[in-house]
Amino acid sequence: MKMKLEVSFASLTFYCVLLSCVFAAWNTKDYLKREHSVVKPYQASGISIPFWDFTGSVMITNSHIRLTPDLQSKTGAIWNNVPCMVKNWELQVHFKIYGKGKDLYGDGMAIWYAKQPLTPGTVFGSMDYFHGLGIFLDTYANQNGPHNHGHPYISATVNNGTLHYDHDRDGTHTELAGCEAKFRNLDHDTHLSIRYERDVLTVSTDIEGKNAWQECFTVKGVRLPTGYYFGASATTGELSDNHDIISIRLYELEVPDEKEEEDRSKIAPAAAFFAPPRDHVDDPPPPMSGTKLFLIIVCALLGVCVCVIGGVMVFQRSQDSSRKRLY
Ligand SMILES: [Ca+2]
Repeated sequence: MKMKLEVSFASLTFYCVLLSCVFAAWNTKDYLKREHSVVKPYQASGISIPFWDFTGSVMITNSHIRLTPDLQSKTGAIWNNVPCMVKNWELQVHFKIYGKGKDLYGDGMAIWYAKQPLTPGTVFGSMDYFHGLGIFLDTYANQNGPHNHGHPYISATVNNGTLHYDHDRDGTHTELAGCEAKFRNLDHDTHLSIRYERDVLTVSTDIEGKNAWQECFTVKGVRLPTGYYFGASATTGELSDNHDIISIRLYELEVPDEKEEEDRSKIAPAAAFFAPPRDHVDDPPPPMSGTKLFLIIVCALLGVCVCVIGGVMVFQRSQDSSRKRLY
């Protein structure tokens, strides 16, 4: 009797789990929006990707969309060409950033929800003074010296066209929030989630190969208009990396009881909270390199030689002229 009870309890548990799984599947009201997504296989029609434009050094293969190769001075971007009319959404980006550099690499990648697509510029390959949201995956620490976060670093900026992204300060004066994230040169898959739901922006990562989201930061009071475009861009300078996009998926979030009927098409991007900027501390002057020291010594010796030779010549001439006067 006891055994039978145990069996029935076990089967009950099993059915409960099964039922919850079914309900979980049924309850998924988040819809993948094909027109804002890009997944493998990419080249559905010839060399173009439906709904997406690309510019710069972009290379499309069967396995990834490479924004930049691991070479100096490259810039590439892909932009969705369908404006997003969804109010509440989650963008999931499967990406890979890697390269030969062990200690020096850069510069990073940006994920965009912005007004002006396909406009090259100085912010990870896209325009400065942008309108919208930029999520920056910054791999190179421009702001060296003592500072309170390391790299790689993920941060968010909401811009109404008036803010300048200051690379020398890694954008610290304009960031809403950020977190350190070691997403570079990993053997397993790396994912980023940008969730925008009821004016709350949440950025999460799945970079530890655990197949689970880990929150990077959450910011309330973020207002973004509809009708902007999703994009991704990356750039290299003196330092480089491969910046690859494997997939971008946009899900429309079903938000129950949304009474708000505000027309979101005309609002300006705005954020209620900004992170306090880090104080900039100038780097100590770098120690003199061996080559530089050697060149300075050589120059000094040459200078001394020139002076000595010049002095000797002047002395001889004065001797000669004094002799002439004697005759
Ligand atoms: Ca940087």
